[in-house]
Amino acid sequence: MSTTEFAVTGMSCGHCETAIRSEVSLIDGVRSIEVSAATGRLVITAAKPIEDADVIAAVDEAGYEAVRS
Ligand SMILES: [Cu+2]
Repeated sequence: MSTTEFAVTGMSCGHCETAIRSEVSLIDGVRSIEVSAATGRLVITAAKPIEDADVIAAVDEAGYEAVRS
């Protein structure tokens, strides 16, 4: 398992979390997603290493900005 953590800007509520969760869940290999509007953290656990760029693109697709942290 591989865990990567991102800081996400722009989230304000549970709908934001849901939007990010649904986009990030489409990345191949992703097993679990923790995302919090309160802390701005996104923690992804995957069965194999995933590309930061894929996560950043997924979060962008949801309408937010992620930076690896
Ligand atoms: Cu929201």
